[in-house]
Amino acid sequence: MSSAPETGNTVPNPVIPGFHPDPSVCRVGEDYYLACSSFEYFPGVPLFHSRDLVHWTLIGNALDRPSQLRLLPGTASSKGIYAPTLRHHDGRFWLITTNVSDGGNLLFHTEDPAGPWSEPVPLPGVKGIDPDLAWDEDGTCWCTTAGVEQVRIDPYTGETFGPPHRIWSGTPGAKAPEAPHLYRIGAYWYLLIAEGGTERCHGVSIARGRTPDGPFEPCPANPVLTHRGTDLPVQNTGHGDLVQGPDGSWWMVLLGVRPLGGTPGWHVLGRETFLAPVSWVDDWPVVGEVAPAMPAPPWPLVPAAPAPVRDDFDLPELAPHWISLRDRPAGSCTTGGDPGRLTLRARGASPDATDVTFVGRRQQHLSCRARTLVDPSEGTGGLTVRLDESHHYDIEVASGEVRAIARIGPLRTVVATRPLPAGPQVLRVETAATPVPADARSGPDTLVLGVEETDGTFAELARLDGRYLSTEVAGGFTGRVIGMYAATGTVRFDWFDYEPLDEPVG
Ligand code: 6LW
Repeated sequence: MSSAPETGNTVPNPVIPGFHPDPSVCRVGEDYYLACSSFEYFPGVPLFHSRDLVHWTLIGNALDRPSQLRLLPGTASSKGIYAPTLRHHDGRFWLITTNVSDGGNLLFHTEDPAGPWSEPVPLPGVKGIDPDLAWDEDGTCWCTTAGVEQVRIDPYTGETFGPPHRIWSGTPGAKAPEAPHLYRIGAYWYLLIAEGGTERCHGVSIARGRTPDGPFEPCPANPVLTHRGTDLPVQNTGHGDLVQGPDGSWWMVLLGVRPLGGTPGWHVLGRETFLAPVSWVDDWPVVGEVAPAMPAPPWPLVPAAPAPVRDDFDLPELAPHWISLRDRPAGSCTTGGDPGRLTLRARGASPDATDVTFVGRRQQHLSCRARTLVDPSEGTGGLTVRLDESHHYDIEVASGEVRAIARIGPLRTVVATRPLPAGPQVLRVETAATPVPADARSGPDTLVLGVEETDGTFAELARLDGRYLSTEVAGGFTGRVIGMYAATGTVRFDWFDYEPLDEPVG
């Protein structure tokens, strides 16, 4: 199953594939902006722009300075930056999120969502995760967090007024009422939440009241969205945010996953951003189907320019889709030069280390190919597909040898080695999604790692089961990231290719 190609009357869903969880969206005139959580990666909180809610372009990362995003050494994978809320009010963009590893809830603002964003406004009086912002008619700013709790704040200073108080607990018996978003729509204030946990029981519920601090009456039809207990190809649907389309209709961005293989199904791209239509019945939202091929919305679509396959690293700065682990110390990752190249200077000893010098990009397609031209003459490094420091497959070159390495939990194996001539080498990783599981135990995909000979032929070193690089195995909140690393010394990468391959259409 995968997002189908765009046809005349359907559009692919997820609208932002790959590890882009906890989406929050806001509309400003004809422009839409969307932010996602980013956990241990730096820079953090990717910011997207769209004109049609379907095609999104990455315009930057809101937290691109260490003063905004402090992820100390040892920050565990899937910690760091949790769910953000992105809003526009009073001529400014507001982003509130939680650094669960340092500082708690933080608020940022800007006039230009492409950045730079402000320094963090600390919110010591706001507890918990998943903070939301909403303003009422007299300009009072209401901050609502998982639980569901609420407190009034001054968004410029971070001052809170009174203690947080509980305004709803979600559906009785449902766990983890979180991801609250508060909206004034018509005669009501609506409180949208996720509940059931971000796994297969995930869902979206809603309540409404006459004032921003309640009391709130739950929707009789809650959950208004869930795929729990279904065999729908998109699972874990939840963590929604509502927005009006260009024609005034209502839509929801939300997270979902695309499990592949037999049972229990493994998702490898993390929680992705999907779009779903919303209609209203008796002043309650009714959420339409979250499907891999969604009927095109009834307004002109504005396709984004296709992403180039190759990055030559010939610009002085890395493009915004490149992410590193926890920080990017000066001098550790440099680009430019003639010809352009990415130069990585090692810090951590290998991708088993949480501080390895690494530059990667989210895997956004169920089947894809990544290649890089690496010069290992002054160090050891290569290409890695990672979920975290305990779950990654590497193709590594050093001192005249190339080796395929598999790290699965406590086990680390050099799967194969091969002598190499001196000089730069082209390393390749291909992922092939399992279109139809052969049986209940089929994995989600297969990863093939190898090196390209000087005549361009591909020498396969390893063919590995992708289930071990899935969230169901690794745990946590992220998804696969494919990238380059330096384990020792200095390693240079002339270019990096990422290209989607044909995907099974489900
Ligand atoms: C996020 C919470 C959740 O803060 O998982 O899907 C947490 N729901 O809302 C991390 O993504």
